Amino acid sequence: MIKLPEDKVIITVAQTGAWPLATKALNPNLPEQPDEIAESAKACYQEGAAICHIHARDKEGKSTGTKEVFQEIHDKIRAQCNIIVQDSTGGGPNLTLDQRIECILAKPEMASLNMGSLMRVTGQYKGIPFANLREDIETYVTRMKGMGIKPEMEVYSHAMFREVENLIKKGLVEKPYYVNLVLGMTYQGAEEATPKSLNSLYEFLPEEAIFNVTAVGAAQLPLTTMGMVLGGCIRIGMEDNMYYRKGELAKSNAQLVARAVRIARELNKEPATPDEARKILGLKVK
Ligand code: KMH
Ligand code: ZN
Repeated sequence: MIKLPEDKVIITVAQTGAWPLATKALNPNLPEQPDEIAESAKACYQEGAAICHIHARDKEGKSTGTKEVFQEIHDKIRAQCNIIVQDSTGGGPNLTLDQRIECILAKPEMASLNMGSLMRVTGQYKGIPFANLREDIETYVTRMKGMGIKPEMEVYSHAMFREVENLIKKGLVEKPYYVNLVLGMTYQGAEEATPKSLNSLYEFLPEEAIFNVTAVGAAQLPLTTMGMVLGGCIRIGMEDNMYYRKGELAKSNAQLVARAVRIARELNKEPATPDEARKILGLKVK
């Protein structure tokens, strides 16, 4: 695996997340509509985020994959700052596979690529799979490749490395590979957010992969700190964690970015600017 330069960390902010897991009812400060997402992205960029992971919502607040809404979000973000735009193709449980991939027509620089299927084990979608079969993954990545969009490969468990290997073997992803280790999606029956799980997933990373650490819930703070120590990128934000600390809701995504940057600086690391991140990840520098 490739470590980041010792004095750098690439910070992604995942601001919104999927309905019904992340809602204003759970935290009224959650940005959902394009203006809110863009304004919040600018504040996160100013605090040190280099990448913005985007989920879009319709006017009622439910997940949508429509090109128009993603385009509006991209345009509004790009009018205000240089942050890298990364769309979610995980979408939300109310979306079909075709609806989830539609967002890439709005031409993000990056997009998430979920590396296997999970079963929703609690909540209103209990028993409905989050389906990402090998053929679906290959279709998604082929479309991304054709448009010059860099995939962030979402790995939620050890088994998903088989899909990473499959894409590498078939030449469907380009170096440096970018793998997001996602811990704590226990709602979907995935790997727990513990240091042991992170260490173990880390051991399975392919050569020539840059890695990112995402941890859901209270584990976001300790495991992203561990991710920095291990030489990885980190993702923070309300998609994965609504709280600043126990019993205290986050006031904004920027508040979570600011804390991550303070911790990075204590570890002698500076947040990579979007252009520095583009160079490291092999994206076109603007
Ligand atoms: N909800 C995250 C834990 C995606 O959007 O495609 C995983 C995620 C995947 O962000
Ligand atoms: Zn997401």
